[in-house]
Amino acid sequence: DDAETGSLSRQGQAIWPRGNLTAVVLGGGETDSRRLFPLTKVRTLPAVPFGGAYRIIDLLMSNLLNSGVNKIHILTAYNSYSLNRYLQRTYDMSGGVPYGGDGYIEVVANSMSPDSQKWFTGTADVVRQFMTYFDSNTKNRFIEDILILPGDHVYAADLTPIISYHRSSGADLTVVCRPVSGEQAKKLGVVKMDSSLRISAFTEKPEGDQLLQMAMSDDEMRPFLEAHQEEAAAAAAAAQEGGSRDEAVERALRAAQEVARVGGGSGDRMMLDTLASADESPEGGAYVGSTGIYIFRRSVLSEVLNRHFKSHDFGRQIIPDIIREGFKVHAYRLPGYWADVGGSVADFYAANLALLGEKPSISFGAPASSPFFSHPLMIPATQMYGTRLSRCLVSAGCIIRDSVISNSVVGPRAIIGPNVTVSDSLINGASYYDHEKPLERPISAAYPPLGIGEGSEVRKAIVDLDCRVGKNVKLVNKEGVYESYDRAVQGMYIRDGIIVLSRSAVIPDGTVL
Ligand code: ADQ
Repeated sequence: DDAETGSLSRQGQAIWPRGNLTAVVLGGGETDSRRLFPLTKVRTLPAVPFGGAYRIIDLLMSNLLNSGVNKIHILTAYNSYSLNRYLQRTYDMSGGVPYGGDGYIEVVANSMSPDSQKWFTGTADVVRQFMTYFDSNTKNRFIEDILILPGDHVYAADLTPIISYHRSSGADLTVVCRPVSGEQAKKLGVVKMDSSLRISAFTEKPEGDQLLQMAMSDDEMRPFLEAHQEEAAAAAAAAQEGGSRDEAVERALRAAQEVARVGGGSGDRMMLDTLASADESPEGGAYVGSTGIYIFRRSVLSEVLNRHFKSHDFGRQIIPDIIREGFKVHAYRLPGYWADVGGSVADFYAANLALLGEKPSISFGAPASSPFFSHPLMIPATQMYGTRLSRCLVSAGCIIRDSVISNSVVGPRAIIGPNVTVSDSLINGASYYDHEKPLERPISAAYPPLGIGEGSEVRKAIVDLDCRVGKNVKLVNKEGVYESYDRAVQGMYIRDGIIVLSRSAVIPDGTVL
């Protein structure tokens, strides 16, 4: 029966019965899509390409499936057809056998009622609507816990230790958290907790005095930083870093002590080299921020959503309210790299560039036992002639001639060159080759071929899928503009100082931006 089904974690130990846990992915609303526009012009946020070979949602799907979570609902409200299509083509949506017989992946579109207000409501509303649907199915009566995850975060994590912690602590709600700087805390839900990691206060996006009240002293912070080292180290050792388990424990402890010493780590990467920036924050101090990942005891979630039927948001209303009401709310510290890429184009861009170099934020290569899934592309290996690459990720199916590419992520089927210079950019490539499809119009100076044409220069830009960038084009933001929609008709934008070409943009020969 559902409740009896055991699960294997990445470490191969049966830890928790997966049959009685359901994951609910918040697949993005209208506000998120505005933040990442124009990347979200034709798709919802989790379907945006990431790291060349993936979509943002692939990281979360991989974390879930590799952690033995086999019942996954993805709630979407905006441009959901592209996410739907991508998931259909990548994952086995028929459920059953691949997910242990009782699993499934289901995309649940937000109510399509004429009352369009519903589309703009907060996360609690979205989950409330889902729970009504979910509770009505008697097959779901075995489900004990609901894991709620934002669909626009990138991280590689084994979720099994979080789930077992939630169950062994007897919490009604576990909030997955990270040490953050004061600057970062302002953009997050911020918690305070006691030495048993029970959360005593939660404030959503605090400012000024409210923020200062949420600061944690070194002594208050220590139990949180030192908690779950075993699980974190084992996960890190299994995930990428190699070495013995003891060495990994040592490493994790040293990193945690360092965060405690300097008072607040980077929310992005709990590594020493990024801590310096946290130090400069005027608020200083050490804070613990919520990642927006929650595990609720199912009965508690249903009960509080019904009782607080006027509350729209978890962070602003539901969580602070239930803490005050005496529910047992605990914190879990998510180890390793984590980034919310849905906040701004700059965040998304930075998270892509963090994948480059010898110490990438996320190591996609390892290990084979918990791979990152992605839509399999039947395309040949990349061809390169006379090209110089440094700090780059280059996907399959590209043709690159006599060009110089540095500090960039290049997606599948990118056609670049000759004599093209690309730096600090994301080139998403193409979903087809020109020769595969009849062209809409003949190739000309005004309608160049797919890719980036001869003599062009691309600097600090995001070139989305299927763009046609002509010859001698300069995408360099020569005036150093921070935000511009002036050339939206052509599919050219500047957001956070980064040039963004929207999907299928056509940039004629000689264009300068
Ligand atoms: P925010 O990210 O600011 O803070 P919000 O904009 O409500 O919160 O989005 C949370 C998640 O829900 C996002 O992944 C978003 O895409 C998704 N979402 C929003 N509306 C949706 C809808 N109608 N349908 C489907 N999905 C929708 C939250 C928490 C903070 C926490 C940060 C961490 O409120 O406490 O610190 O996340 O990033």
